[in-house]
Amino acid sequence: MTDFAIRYGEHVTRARRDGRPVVALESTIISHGLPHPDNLRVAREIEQTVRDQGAVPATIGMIGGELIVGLDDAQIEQLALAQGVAKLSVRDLAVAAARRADGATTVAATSAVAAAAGIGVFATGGLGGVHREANVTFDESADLTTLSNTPIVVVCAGVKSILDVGATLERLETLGVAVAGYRTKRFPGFFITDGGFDIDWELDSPEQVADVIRARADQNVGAGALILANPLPTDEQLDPELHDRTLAEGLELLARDHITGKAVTPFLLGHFHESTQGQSLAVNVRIILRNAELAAKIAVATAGSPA
Ligand code: PSU
Ligand code: MN
Repeated sequence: MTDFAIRYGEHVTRARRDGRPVVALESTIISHGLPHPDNLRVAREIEQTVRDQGAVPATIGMIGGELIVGLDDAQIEQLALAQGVAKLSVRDLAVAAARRADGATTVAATSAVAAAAGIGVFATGGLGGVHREANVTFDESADLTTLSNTPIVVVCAGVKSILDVGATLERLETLGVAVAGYRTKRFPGFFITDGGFDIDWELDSPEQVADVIRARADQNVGAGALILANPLPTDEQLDPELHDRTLAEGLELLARDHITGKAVTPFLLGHFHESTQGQSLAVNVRIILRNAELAAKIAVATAGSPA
């Protein structure tokens, strides 16, 4: 390695050269958000979903200190199967590179790297946000502050219901991050269709989202992201009663085992997947695939205009 600049996978280099639509994908979902062995299968399905819509997937992560936009299949497999892959937020990127680490990028790091690479659309499951009891722990995801100065569209199913959803929406407002529902004005709660809060804006088609991207570039005012909240249909959500029960248990375990910091999100997701006998996992996978499909449609509708 001669320097630490961003590397591009071959498929992404070709796509950039030919002006084809590209969708950024994160790797923390793969190494910390989903259990083995489903994580590898799902990572591949996400990429295929993007391709099926005529766009090119660019899964972002770090291999041996190289920050890569467009991991190849063997690299994705490495992040899915290796033990001890680091969870990288933006602040970790340079340190991890110097340490020649393998790392998975969070929503924050993936957004920042994607924007630096000129990619305007990113699909994930659910954003990080303000944790419950953040008034004591100060645990607020760097996803929020990073999105305040990163011009990208993040297609997600809202924020994980394990968070304080209301506080997260307040912080997004403060931080200048735009929020719109896809065909809804209710903010989704990840596993559940309705997270309990209204949002101001609704966008109804990939073309309308592409117009937002164009308007932002034309106006050249403000630098924040657009969060496009894409809820699951109600008949596909996790049963809300099962959800509430599992969440209450998970929060108790968290307190009992004194789990804090960046271990909180993977712990709670793992608890959901174990104690719902895979139901939450199936829902999580549906969320990601639906978001990847919508993000690809937006990238296709946007192709040719600046991010
Ligand atoms: N949403 C998911 N699964 C995940 C995450 C989000 O469905 O694994 C990851 C994302 O990478 C997000 C991170 O950026 O969790 C947030 O972690 P924290 O709360 O520690 O910032
Ligand atoms: Mn945190």
